[in-house]
Amino acid sequence: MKTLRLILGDQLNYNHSWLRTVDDNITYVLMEVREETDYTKHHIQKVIGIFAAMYNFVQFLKKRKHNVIYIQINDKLNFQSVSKNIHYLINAGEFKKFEYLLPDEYRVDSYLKKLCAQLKIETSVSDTEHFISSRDELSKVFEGKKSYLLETFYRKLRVKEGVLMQGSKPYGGKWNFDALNRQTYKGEERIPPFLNLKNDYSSIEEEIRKAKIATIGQVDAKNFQWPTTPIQAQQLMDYFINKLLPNFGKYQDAMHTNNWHLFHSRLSFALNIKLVSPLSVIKQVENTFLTGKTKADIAQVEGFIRQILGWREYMRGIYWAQMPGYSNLNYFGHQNKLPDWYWTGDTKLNCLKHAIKQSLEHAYAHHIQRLMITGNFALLAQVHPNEVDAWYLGIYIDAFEWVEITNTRGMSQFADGGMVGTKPYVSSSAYIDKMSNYCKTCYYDKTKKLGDRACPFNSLYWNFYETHNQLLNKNPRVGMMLNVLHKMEKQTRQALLRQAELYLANINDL
Ligand code: FAD
Ligand code: DLZ
Ligand code: SF4
Repeated sequence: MKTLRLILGDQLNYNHSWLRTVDDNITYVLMEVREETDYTKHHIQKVIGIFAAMYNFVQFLKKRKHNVIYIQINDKLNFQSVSKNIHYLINAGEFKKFEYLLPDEYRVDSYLKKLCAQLKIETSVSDTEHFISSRDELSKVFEGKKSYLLETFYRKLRVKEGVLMQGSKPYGGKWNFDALNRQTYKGEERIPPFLNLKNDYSSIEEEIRKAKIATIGQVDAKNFQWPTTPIQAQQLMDYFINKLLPNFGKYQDAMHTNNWHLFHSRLSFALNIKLVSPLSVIKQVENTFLTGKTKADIAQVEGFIRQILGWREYMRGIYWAQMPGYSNLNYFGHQNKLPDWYWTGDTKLNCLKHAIKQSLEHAYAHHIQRLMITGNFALLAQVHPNEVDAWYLGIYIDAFEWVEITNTRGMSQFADGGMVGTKPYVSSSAYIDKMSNYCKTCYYDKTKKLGDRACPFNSLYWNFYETHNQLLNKNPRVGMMLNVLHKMEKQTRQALLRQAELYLANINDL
């Protein structure tokens, strides 16, 4: 039967079973459309990366002799809408069947279901064959429970996939080596030179500029650094295993002004657009370790595997268990706007300046920068989760709603009241100073809570606990901090709140 198969820009699984046989009755369609470039304001590197990866995927399909239609952004015959393009192609090509792959986003899932209901031909949907757990696996594991525990889900997947297992026991006698993974980076281990993938995508950038797509951030398209083929994803993978893995866990939470990625893998974009499968990444790391081909110890290896087998699958499970309601959650009722300097990095807060400027330059910040710098500040500044989400969804190369919203609204902003995290991730300057060298060259004084140049994190931190005392006082994990607050002298407490108020009133000038 003459069939049209849609593949979206984050569904570039070269090993998908669809592609195993070449069938002249089947035509694949990939399309660059304003609907997807404009649903949020993306980083320019994200749009280039996706267009380039789609283009490369199309070349692969053509080489394998599959029929393929590629609609590009400035094509005359592009209705700039997935649905309109599909309607047009079905009529023009007399297709009798339409097939698509399960999208990762709720928005697109509903959209494609609606499209199928409108079509007068047979339709069907297939799995992307990428994730380790199914969409509803997490909700089945936690049926009837109010909160979801990462550790429970992670262990289930470890057992199911036989990853780092010795029979029924975890390798090394423990499931989780996180306690060993909290070192500060002081330059003691050399960070290997950056792997430059040397892609020249200036012509794609030109097309994007010509189409006048509004984007954020910068790019050097002649030296595009993100992987856009499975071969490049594997190069990054090899580089990670050989050069970075031995120090991955140790410095996972560290931050430094001299380096924007430290020992992180930078694999999230390749994973999220499916150039590489999570299980293959996990198995490669596990095999390297078990066959003694790496200096990395179990704490580094387990720490890395937990990010992908644990956190990544867990966040996807929460997304499908909780959407669409999740995108409206605002537990603390925060209403403030994001400071203007989140879009420029022009602030005197050195930690934020570094985290934001590097995000604009590289479309990347590592986990602890996202959580404990930009996320922490947004939560302390009581910013509406919608504003925070829009920023995270736009600025990062790896941002797709299923993994962005659960991390942002859930883990970072605690807007779900504790489904993902057991307590809000807030800190004063003490944590930031411990895990980075940002405070050393900051305009603000990390030791001061009050007065001129007092680090804003310090008063905003206590102001947060004061404001949300009622909502938090039953949470055993924050009891200690609330006790400290309650034992403070009234005058000190009031002075802190006044200082916080002053900062909040002048947030754009900080
Ligand atoms: P590594 O540190 O090398 O980790 C390896 C892999 O583990 C990552 O590539 C990623 O696939 C996975 N991983 C690690 N932590 C998480 C996590 N918390 N959730 C899901 N997967 C994880 N990740 C995204 O992929 N897209 C997002 O839009 C995104 N938004 C985030 C927003 C906030 C506020 C926070 C706190 C985290 C967010 N993360 C997001 C998770 C994490 O920060 C990134 O996956 C990671 O920084 C990507 O860099 P890396 O590939 O070098 O990761
Ligand atoms: C993010 C993105 C962008 C910027 N552009 C396109 C596009 O033009 N065509 C396309 O098929 N996909 C694009 N994507 C990825 C989609 O937004 C993604 O497939 C959905 O959000 C589902 O996860
Ligand atoms: Fe950030 Fe405060 Fe440290 Fe400055 S002093 S870098 S604002 S934590």
